[in-house]
Amino acid sequence: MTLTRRTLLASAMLLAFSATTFATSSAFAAKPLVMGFSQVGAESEWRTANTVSIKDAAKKDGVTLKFADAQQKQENQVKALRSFIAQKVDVIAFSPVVESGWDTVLREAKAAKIPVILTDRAVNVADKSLYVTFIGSDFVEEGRRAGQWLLEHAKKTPDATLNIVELQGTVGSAPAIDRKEGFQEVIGKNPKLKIIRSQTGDFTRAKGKEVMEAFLKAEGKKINVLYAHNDDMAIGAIQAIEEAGMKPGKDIIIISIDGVKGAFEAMIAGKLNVTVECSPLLGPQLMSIARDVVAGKPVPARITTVEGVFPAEVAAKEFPNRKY
Ligand code: GYE
Repeated sequence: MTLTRRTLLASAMLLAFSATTFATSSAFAAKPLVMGFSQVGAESEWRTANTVSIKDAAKKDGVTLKFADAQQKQENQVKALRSFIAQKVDVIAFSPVVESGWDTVLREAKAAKIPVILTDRAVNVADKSLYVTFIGSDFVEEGRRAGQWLLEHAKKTPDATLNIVELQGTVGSAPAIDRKEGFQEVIGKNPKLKIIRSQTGDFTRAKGKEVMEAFLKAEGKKINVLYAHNDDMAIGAIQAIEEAGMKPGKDIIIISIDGVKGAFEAMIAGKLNVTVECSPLLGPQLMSIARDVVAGKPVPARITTVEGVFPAEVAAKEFPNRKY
């Protein structure tokens, strides 16, 4: 008797369950896509805008986003990726803080049949099948554009040697490696352009200021140009230059990358000479590519963001159009 009742109850539950399943699937034709996203951190204005873009696009697109902030630490990102794998998300996207050291965890994702999309920064792995695509900027080209601006600027004083100090991004990160390389490639054409100091400022304002203070202490008025791998470090350095009694943008020419609003404000104030654009607004593209990937549609292996260069002369006019 008990057994029969139990069986009956079980079948009733099963029926109820399938009815619910059916109701759910007919009401929402597609089940929401679940994405695990591991973000680098919150180190810069760029990053904040990137996070907002991703969260907003997920919401708009009906994507369930599991978002993890790695606070600029690779070990936190590896942990986040492993937790996404354990949760069996539909797709993993991440912006890798540094380029190397991803083989093992990416192999784990592949074994679990979870596709991986890289956004913003690249990884250095031998097996390219460990991720489906990479959406982001061409950082080498950004470095070249920064160098090109300086080559042109140097034409105004053809006999002068220009001593450059460089604030690098996070050690081992794709943008730091590539922006250095692209810049060096172009300024190498003019032997009067010399990098006299180069150190990391970890992409933050605080570090940018601190390292610029050290550069000023060591080299003082010898410094003619600052090349910062992002706007935040340039903005931190501007403070250091002012505190040292010099005029940023005049006594020291300043070139940086990103094109965030803070950089436009600094250009309008005459304290920054040029910013090379790097767009953080990757969210909408990421969501649409993720849908294609999960649906098994072919996607390009590399999707490059389209960007420009903004010298101080156009800053006031461009400012109202800036979205980040
Ligand atoms: O330039 C910098 C941020 O990876 C492109 O990271 C990104 C860089 C960006 O912290 O501001």
